[in-house]
Amino acid sequence: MAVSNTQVIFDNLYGIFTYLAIIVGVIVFALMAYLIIRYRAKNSSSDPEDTPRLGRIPTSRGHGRNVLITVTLSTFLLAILIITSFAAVDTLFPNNPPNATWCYSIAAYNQTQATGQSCPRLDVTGHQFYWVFTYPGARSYTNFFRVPVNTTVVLDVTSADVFHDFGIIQFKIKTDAIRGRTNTIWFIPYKTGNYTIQCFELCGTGHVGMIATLNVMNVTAFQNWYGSAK
Ligand SMILES: [Cu+2]
Repeated sequence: MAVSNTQVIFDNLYGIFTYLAIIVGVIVFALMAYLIIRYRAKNSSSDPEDTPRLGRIPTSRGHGRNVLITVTLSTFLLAILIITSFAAVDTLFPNNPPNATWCYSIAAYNQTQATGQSCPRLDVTGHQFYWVFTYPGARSYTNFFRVPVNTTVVLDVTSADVFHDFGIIQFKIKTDAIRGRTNTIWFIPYKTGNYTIQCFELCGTGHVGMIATLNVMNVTAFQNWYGSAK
């Protein structure tokens, strides 16, 4: 079962690439096998008329139709891959991220789904060599953060020093963490549990240890934690 909406988006895209590759692969290899057998050299076989010969200008081979079919099919396949890729990127990294909903029912925010208000975004800052997660009101945690399940979470990712790259492995999302710049990503977690966050940009000697945890909790547990933890 999928653990987040972003995993579904990525897996669907990956599936399209894989299935198209399998279809093309089967056709190509089947055709190759057929042609190898059909046109294998026999004692009786002779070169076709249009075989190129040294010292003679090659005659037109008249295979224009094959070229047309090949180019058309390739264009068609490429168009599918390009369009589906851009559609996925557009969803994962939109200019206007969706309304965050993680804070609904938390008294401090007094926001409701009905009015469609957006919850505050969470800040993620990469440091050599740890991650800091900041909730509204400057409440921050090092190397872990928590969100409620089945809600929309929007993250503003940046860096305090060198280039890092923030990625939640199981959610199949990542984005660069760059000082002076903010990259926004969002996700909806579908399952409670712990998920591994890692830095994906070699950022120094401690890079390998730059690991954090996202704890997805059920809504009540999250509200209790958020309400009590200060
Ligand atoms: Cu790093």
